[in-house]
Amino acid sequence: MYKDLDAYWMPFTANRQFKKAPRMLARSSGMHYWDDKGRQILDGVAGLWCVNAGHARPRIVQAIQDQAAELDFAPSFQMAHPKAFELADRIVKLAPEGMGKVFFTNSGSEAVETALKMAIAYHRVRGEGSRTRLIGRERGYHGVNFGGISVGGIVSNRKMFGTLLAGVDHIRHTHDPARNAFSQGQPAHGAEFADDLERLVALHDASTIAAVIVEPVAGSTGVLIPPQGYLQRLREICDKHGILLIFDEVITGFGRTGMPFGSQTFGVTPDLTTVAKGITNGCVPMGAVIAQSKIHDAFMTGPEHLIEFFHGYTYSAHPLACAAALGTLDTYAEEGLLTRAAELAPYFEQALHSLRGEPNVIDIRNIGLVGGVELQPLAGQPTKRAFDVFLDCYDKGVMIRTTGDIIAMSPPLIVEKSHIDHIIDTLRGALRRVA
Ligand code: PXG
Ligand code: PLP
Repeated sequence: MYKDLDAYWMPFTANRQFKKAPRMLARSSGMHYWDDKGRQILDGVAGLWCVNAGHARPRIVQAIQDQAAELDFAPSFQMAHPKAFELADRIVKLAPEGMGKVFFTNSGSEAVETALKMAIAYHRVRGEGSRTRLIGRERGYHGVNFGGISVGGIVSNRKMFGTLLAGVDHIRHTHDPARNAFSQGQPAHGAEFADDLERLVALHDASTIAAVIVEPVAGSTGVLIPPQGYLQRLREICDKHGILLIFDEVITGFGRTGMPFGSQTFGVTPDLTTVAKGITNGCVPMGAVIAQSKIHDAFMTGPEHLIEFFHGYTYSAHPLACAAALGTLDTYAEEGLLTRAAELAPYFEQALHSLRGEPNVIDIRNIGLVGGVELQPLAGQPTKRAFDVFLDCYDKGVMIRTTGDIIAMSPPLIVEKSHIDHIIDTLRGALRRVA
């Protein structure tokens, strides 16, 4: 195993701490990782919320290998390859009615930038060029590029990076532990938080607002489930004012909440959807924007030889990513994985909420196969308690995720009840040991 850890500047990592005690993964299969010492680790977070079909799935591995030998790269500007069209078609068939067009990117962050640019340009091509303002939400995570951190609402991701994009505002977040702590599934209270958009419309005027972007379920910020009726209300207010609604489904896409997309679970259709992660089972980087056909069609004016949307990435619809995604969608379909979270949700919910009453647990939240356990922070040392729980679980052979003092779980959708028991039992032990 490679020993010199100096040169690699690690993303979103406490670099110095990591390099003193590295957690090095060497191999993966199904529900498990193995570390460099051959120790087996149960994957409680689908890698980083992306390996929805589990690791090293044969169809996906084969698809990538075959593609690398057949067509390694194809330029994506003014050229294409067949799998890009096949994949777009397959995605549209999974998506809500009317979402008929797919634009490929290489990550969730790029999907977000693409959707924000599409929204602003859409209004302009329709003659509403004054609609340039973008509205995000407090505690939102939309990747790490400048558009995404501007509409995002996580202070540590924003404060180091200057003035960000101009003309961005935020509606309030939906977290309300005083009324909703320990809710199972969607919390009962808080649909009215959507009305905060009316406040921003009153401040800025609707004629200046292009789009609102939210995660149906906020993942990175610590698993915030939308209150009952909240997303419906947001949709109504957007419609009333001609504002586009963007759902960032980088985490909720591809089965996490019990339907292919969160929009279907919650019964609210956005104008634009961003996806990534589960689109290729995490095997090759890829993201996408799924657009209502009306958005795309608005661009299809003017002379036919001219480019309609001046945007794209060298690696948009990369052949390896397309092949991996097709293998992934086949695997999801064959094994019914895009609705499996709905079947397992009641069991997962019960197991998760059995942690109520364990040391320092102040809230538990869940939907589909996503769970969050919020801890009382250690006095004067925010994030430390949850990170210590993470380290303890890892030491005992279970991988979870933490953000702030919140523990997040999102196991691969192939998870069995016995794995859920193992994850929850290990977490219970860790909560007791770390306390
Ligand atoms: N939007 C949402 C809603 C996300 O969750 C991104 C955009 C950015 O995607 P990329 O592919 O550029 O990373 C994400 C990514 C975590 C964690 O556990 C979450 C993400 C990524 C890494 C870690 O907090 N979400
Ligand atoms: N920087 C330079 C100098 C480039 O030439 C390009 C692409 O041609 C990019 C950045 C963007 O790279 P990508 O298309 O991979 O996002």
